[in-house]
Amino acid sequence: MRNQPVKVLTIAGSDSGGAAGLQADLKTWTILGAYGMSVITAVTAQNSIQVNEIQFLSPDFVSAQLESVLSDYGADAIKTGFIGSAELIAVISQNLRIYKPPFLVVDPVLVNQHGNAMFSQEVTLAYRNQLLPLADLITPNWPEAAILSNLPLDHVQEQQGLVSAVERLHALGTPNVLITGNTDIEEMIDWFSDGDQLFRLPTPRLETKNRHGSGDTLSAAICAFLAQGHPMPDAITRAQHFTANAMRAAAPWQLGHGHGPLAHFSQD
Ligand code: PXL
Repeated sequence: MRNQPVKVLTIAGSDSGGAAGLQADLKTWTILGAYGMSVITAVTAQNSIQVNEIQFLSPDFVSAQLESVLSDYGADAIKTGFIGSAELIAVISQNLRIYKPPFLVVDPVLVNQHGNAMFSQEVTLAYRNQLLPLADLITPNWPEAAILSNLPLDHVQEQQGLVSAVERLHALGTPNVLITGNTDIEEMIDWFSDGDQLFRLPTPRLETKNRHGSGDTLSAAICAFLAQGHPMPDAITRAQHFTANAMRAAAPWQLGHGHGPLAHFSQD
């Protein structure tokens, strides 16, 4: 059968403001020509300023969504975003062990926009023990890499600490690690490790307050490019380019009163 789109699934939270979460993933996938599906873990009441309320869906209902989608459509690649509960991580990993997607990208959502931990240690342990061993790639930002590797953030931000953190993350069972969003004066630097080598992947640093959902967009784009057959390093650099374009185009936007979204549909 020709001309079939790849099928990609996000297991994530809803952002009522449409900037982050499953909305960022689905927008990204539509632009990239992938067929997007969403299993919702939680619904947030949020805008560009703050997250006001969160309602989690029950583990049984999340499991029912996963079974519904995966027993019929299946998925060429899956990404996880906001989960925020050890019980949900347990049912998600059970389903992923049964349905075994060709690619699993885990974007661990553990800190808020200020870099502070949002959830209990139980959630971190569930990520470590149940989800990371199934992942083909994990995409923590720096504070999340520190939490998951159980190392102090200031240590992880030094070269030796970065190497130790990456080694610890691989030891949890994930073959590829992308640590995202360190800022230099002129560049945003992501670090990618395939277990053999550590690659420094810079993108131009943009002066903008509209970057809400940029991490979700990056990991969603990687997920789509992997499903479309691109090798891992190529999928990552393409996704960096896609995200930078979307952020550059949104820089003049003033859609809300706080940190605004990306312009997913503006690509060069
Ligand atoms: O950007 C991380 C993220 C993921 N998912 C949801 C979110 C956020 C951050 O606000 O609200 C639902």
